[in-house]
Amino acid sequence: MSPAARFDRFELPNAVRFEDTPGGLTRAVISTPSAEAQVYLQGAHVTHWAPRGQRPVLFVSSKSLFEPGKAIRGGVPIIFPWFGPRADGKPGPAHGFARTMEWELNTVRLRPDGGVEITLALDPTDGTRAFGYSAFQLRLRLTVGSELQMELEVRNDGSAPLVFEEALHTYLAIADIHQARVSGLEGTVYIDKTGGFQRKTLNDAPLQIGKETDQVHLNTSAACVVHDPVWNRRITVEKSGSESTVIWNPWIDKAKAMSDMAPGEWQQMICVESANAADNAVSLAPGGTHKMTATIRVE
Ligand code: TA6
Repeated sequence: MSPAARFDRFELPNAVRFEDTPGGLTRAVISTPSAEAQVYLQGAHVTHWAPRGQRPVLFVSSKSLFEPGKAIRGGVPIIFPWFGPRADGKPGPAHGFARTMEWELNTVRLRPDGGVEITLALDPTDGTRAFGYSAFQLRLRLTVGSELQMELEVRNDGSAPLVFEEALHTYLAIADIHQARVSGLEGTVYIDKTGGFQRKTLNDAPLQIGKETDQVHLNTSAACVVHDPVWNRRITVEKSGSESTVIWNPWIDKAKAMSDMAPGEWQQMICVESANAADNAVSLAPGGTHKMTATIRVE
């Protein structure tokens, strides 16, 4: 039996099928009257979403790896339970373990409005226990339709508070970084990771990217809008349960050093990440659940 055949019972005729990809991963291919999408079981990773008549909204590098245990460069990596390198020199992969682990498929459902809802879960494994995470459950509920809705739920099954960072590390596809603008973060305080982690305050103008940008905007739950004048569209990322927004573009030199990014591709992406990171790390009481959502729309 092929790996994808394990999911036959979840298939929905003309709407959801499962397939194996050449690198050895399995993905759901989703088609609804209003959009199409792809989701990998590894990392519960959405790599494609396009409303009908639109170009893809998510950027994925043409050099991305699609291999077991390797992070995918693009789409929406799920970052948990730490953001960036693990703190205090403790061992563990960058951005946590959730994005490179195989998630369980829980449910696939056709909604009355024609959209498709998929729920995936990640429970503790020997791998997560090795990093000290043995009593949590992660659940991602995705709704694919004219909007892409993502809800990441964390449950603390332990007897002590669970402290974690998280992000829906969304790579948005744009025509040209030099011409794009991001509004919604005006006046917020951010940690500038390209400038020695200094704290700065964004001015009142929409953000224009003209150099390597890697900043964690704190204490903001505002929606962000990416203005793309070349493709004549606006991408809105609306969120809840998220107090940080991360903006990232590697620019020329960092991109060159990345083996999973093709030359020039850095100009066609911007990450607008709904997150809880740094000061906004979550401390979840025993038995508690925390939900973070992000909804993407194109106009
Ligand atoms: O969200 C921005 C960031 O944390 C950057 O610092 C940058 O390194 C990026 O994520 C990608 O990280 P990755 O581990 O996927 O190479």
